[in-house]
Amino acid sequence: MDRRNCILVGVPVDSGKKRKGCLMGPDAYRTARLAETVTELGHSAVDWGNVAPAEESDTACANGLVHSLSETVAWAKAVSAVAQRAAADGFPIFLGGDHALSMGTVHGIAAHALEQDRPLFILWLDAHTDLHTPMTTDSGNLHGTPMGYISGLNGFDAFPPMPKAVPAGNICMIGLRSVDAVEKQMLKGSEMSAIDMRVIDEHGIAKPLSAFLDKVAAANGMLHVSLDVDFLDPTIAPAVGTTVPGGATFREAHHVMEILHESELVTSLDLAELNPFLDERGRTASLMVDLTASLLGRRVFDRQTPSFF
Ligand code: HAR
Ligand code: MN
Ligand code: MN
Ligand code: MN
Repeated sequence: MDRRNCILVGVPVDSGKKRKGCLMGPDAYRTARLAETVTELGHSAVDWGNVAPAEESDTACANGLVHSLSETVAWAKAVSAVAQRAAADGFPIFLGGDHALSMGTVHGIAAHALEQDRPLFILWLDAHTDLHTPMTTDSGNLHGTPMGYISGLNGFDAFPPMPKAVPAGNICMIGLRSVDAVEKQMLKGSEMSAIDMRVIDEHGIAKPLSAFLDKVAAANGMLHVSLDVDFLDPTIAPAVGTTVPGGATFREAHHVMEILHESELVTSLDLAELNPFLDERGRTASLMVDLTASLLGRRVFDRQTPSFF
């Protein structure tokens, strides 16, 4: 098994929506023994502590519903710089923080990928597509926009331009079950792979994931995984502000992580949207740590996909 130099980066972004609490996420993961778990699996782990936002500058947005824009831009700038350094040093694990954090992490990772002259792929595990722009959002919550930003949509003038937009064909979203009308419109004719729960019901979660991983491998790509807590069913992961019923089960989620481990393709990871204020005795934080462990090689037997015999 490949030994990773894991770099834990706390990203307590809480500006992407109105309900507060994601700022406590990084410390909840530390309390749930993320570093120790990673180390017990034979990897190294260093904790770089929490990122602090850059200085805010004036921003304006024609859509008056958008809130906390300057703050979110300030986070994106600071997080990007750290993400780029962490990607050059090892395997970054970003401890969120709401999903607006991905504007920073993917920006930095994209800069690193460009430097390495390797294509960047994104696996987005989420109930939502987060494909809005500041112009299309009707909630004004910027955690609903990171996918719009990283895929290069217009309307993000307040943010630093992406070093290179991630091509639609390099993006796969799995777990979808809450997609706004405008987002559906944007997906029409797009090459983004959008795997909703119906596809998973019909075909299982492994097949669409493996098809995407084949593309990543064929292109010698870097793969950034962004795991939103609400990918998971709320009965097993209650600590998120935007629960949507019918999410990934415990086994489906672990299966995804086990396949990702075996692929050896993942180069960075976001843990997004955990709101510890809504948790029950730390169970969601602990589940997210366990999923990270599966991604990093925890399994029952030391072997690849088992046969029946
Ligand atoms: N589409 C809705 C909106 O724009 C909900 C977005 C919710 N996003 C997250 N992260 N919780 O996935 O407000
Ligand atoms: Mn999300
Ligand atoms: Mn979500
Ligand atoms: Mn909406």
